[in-house]
Amino acid sequence: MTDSLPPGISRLPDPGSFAPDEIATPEFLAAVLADGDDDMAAWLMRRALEERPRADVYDELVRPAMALVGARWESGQWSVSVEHLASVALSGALSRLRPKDAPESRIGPTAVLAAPENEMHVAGLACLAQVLQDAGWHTENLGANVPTDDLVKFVAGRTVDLVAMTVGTAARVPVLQTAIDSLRAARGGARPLPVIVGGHGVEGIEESISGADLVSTSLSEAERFIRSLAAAPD
Ligand code: B12
Repeated sequence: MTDSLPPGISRLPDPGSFAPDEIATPEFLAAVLADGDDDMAAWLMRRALEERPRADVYDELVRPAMALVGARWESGQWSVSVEHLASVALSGALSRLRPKDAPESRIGPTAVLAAPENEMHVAGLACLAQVLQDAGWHTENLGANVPTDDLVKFVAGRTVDLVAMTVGTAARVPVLQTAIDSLRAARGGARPLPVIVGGHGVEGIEESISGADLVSTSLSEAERFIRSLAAAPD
């Protein structure tokens, strides 16, 4: 197996309790990210991507790995700096795993991705962008802290087929709701614009959010929704 190790790595760290055939576990990925090792993290994630769909890998491996980082940060086991290091390493690893540019993504439907005002959690958007790209979508990821009025203007000024938003904390749900309502109001009587929202902040309070076509913490669900749009007649 050593010939499939990433460049510069001659042996894997002791996998401890990990089953030999399941190296890419949330626990191991969390440790690698907390070391700031984006090379190794990308390698682990790529291994998982060889076995499972991208949405599944991000839902079942990456999200729980970062939840472990969060739990250790919250408990004081890992410092804020380590948590930041893990976030930056995740972003580096994800950028290496971007789907290859397919020609159809240049002409495919366009999705605008954004985190609403004051929302800084954006890893979920990077993951969702890749799931959309795999499905042939062109993505415009506006990232963190997008003011509502600006988002509405941005979307109104171009051809957009889907808006996706994320929140990391429940505290940001009211501003998320305002963004959904504003996008809907700006559209008026025109063909409704699909809006999907998710992220850690919606967990357990999905029912309280109105006006979105999907409220979920699952990229597998997002992928099903996206594919249903492609199948729906105009
Ligand atoms: C990294 C991190 C940060 C980083 C974010 C950096 C960045 N560039 O993204 C920074 C340091 C900025 C940060 C700040 C804060 N954070 Co923080 N953060 C985290 C942490 C550890 C990991 C988040 C992450 O990257 N996850 C990985 C991604 C892939 O997971 P995800 O976002 O959940 O996305 C998945 C799904 O939700 C879904 N998804 C995501 N978006 C969407 C969208 C759609 C449409 C769909 C369908 C699905 C979907 O797909 C992804 C794959 O499954 C979490 C811990 C945790 N349990 O999540 C805490 C956490 C979210 N943060 C928390 C808190 C409290 C904060 C702060 C308030 C801390 C503070 N006192 O300053 C601030 C708030 C900042 C702000 N204004 O937004 C709490 C939230 C608690 C709560 N219940 O509300 C958590 C849970 C940590 C904890 N255990 O206390 N944080």
